[in-house]
Amino acid sequence: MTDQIQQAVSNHILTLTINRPKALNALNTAIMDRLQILFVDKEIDVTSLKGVIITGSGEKAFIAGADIKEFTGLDASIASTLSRKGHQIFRAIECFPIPVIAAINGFALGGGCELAMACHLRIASDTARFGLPEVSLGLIPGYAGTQRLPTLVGKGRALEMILSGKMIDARTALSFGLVNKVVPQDDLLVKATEWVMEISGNGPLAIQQAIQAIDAAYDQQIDGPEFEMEAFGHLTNTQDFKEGVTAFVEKRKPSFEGK
Ligand code: DAK
Repeated sequence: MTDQIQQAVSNHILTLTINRPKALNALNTAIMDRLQILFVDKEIDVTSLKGVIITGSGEKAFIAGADIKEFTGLDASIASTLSRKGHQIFRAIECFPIPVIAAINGFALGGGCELAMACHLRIASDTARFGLPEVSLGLIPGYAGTQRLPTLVGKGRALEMILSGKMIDARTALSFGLVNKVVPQDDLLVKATEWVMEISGNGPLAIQQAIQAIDAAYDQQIDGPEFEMEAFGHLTNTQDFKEGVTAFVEKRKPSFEGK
């Protein structure tokens, strides 16, 4: 069987392509298991990477949801266990120490939209469409869609999208704040790559701490301002900070080593 998640590294960027185009890249058990190994079990070695791009195979879909054909025979106990597993995987993506960008090349529905929302940043092709249609199946989002969507688009729009189950186009998603950028389909991966490269010109330890500090603002278990103050202090002890300041004074580009 061909890999249902293709992995390729170029320019120190790992691209993960969900590869089930005939099923519009729907998330089946094998794909979820693989994502778990990559992100939860930390198979991805971040030391040599600048970022991760997640995209879908083909031109039609990013991910058209969880694999509906695997739903038959689900009972409450199995469903809760699977939901917990999905939460854990998507949370690991959200907390990943290097930028993870969703390059959304088509339908991002249900679990696909939820995966995109777990990524740090979202760039969409102008053909992309977004929706959380779970209610049309008699369900609610099960991979934290009810939790992440309001943080991105606000409670009112989250209710509108989830209660209607309707799709929105890329421009609307941009105006809602669901995606950061919209680009022509043909440019999607080039633009996503350029974005990672641009970010990676900054201090890697600062990037890592910024991801965590922003996340702390939404985590009720963490004192966000306290986290920021500690992280800020910690970063002033790094070689990267000294290099950043020295490079500014010397009017040159900094060369960060992540130390
Ligand atoms: N699962 C399985 N197969 C799918 C699929 C999906 N989500 N989406 C599409 N496909 C398959 C179709 O069945 C079809 O396969 P064949 O019939 O050719 O074998 C093939 O992909 C092409 O799809 P269409 O022929 O339908 O293509 P169209 O252009 O006509 O329509 C579409 C495109 C995206 C509008 C349509 O395919 C569609 O409505 N797809 C379903 C979208 C959807 O409702 N997705 C599920 C959202 S709910 C859970 C946790 C999370 C979730 C559930 C449980 N637990 C923890 C238990 C999440 C749920 C969701 O994601």
